[in-house]
Amino acid sequence: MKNIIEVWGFKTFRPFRIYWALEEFNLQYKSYKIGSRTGETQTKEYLDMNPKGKIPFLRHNDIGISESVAAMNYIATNFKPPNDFLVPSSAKEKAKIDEWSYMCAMELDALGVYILRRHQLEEYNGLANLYGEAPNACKTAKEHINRMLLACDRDVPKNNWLIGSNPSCADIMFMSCLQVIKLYKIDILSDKINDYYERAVKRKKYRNAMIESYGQPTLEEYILSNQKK
Ligand SMILES: N[C@@H](CCC(=O)N[C@@H](CS)C(=O)NCC(=O)O)C(=O)O
Repeated sequence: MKNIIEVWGFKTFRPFRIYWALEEFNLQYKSYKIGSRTGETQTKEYLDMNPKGKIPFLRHNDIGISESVAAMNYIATNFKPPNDFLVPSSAKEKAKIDEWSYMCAMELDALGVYILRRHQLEEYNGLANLYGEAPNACKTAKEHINRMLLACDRDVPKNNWLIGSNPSCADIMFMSCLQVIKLYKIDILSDKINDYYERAVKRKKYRNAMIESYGQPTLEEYILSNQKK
């Protein structure tokens, strides 16, 4: 199975980052729709590949990558970029994309939604049953998300993608986080960011990646489809 790109994981915002990058680069891939905490990430076969026992995981030839941002960047730096996706060509551009990516991974993901995921009650899509209820940590995580989003407001363009007229990995990261922030029903208090989100969800390749990750072209349709079940 040489040359084939394989991705493990679905139904969350982190595998989505990899699927969106693969869609932008028009690459063929094989996806394994396994979920976290279903037991599927704890089999010997999976743990041999990814000892973290988490999703997502990407494999291509002799490399296996167990971090979503690293896997997204691997795609962006190892394959021929299409004309309508921005791959940085200067140190400045790269630094700006990195700045967005690290902000998303640290401030919005790790210090924001992941705190909510671990410490909210199950009825709010949390895992307090496993990691302990921590209302104050959840309250401050929500405040932190909003503080960071308001700080981003200045740099979110009125009409463009984050770094110009084409999307880049900065948009993949930011959109993946906005998506899960919405899933946790946190009001985004910036009109500019809400407008940006509405523009971005229209992109065909975003929608393809959503279908691959969530079975629906938008988060809103995914939420509706779950309510009907
Ligand atoms: N920093 C990692 C986080 C991966 C992660 O936490 N994945 C979640 C699902 S999106 C998971 O597998 N959780 C199961 C666990 O923590 O055991 C990444 O961005 O890839």
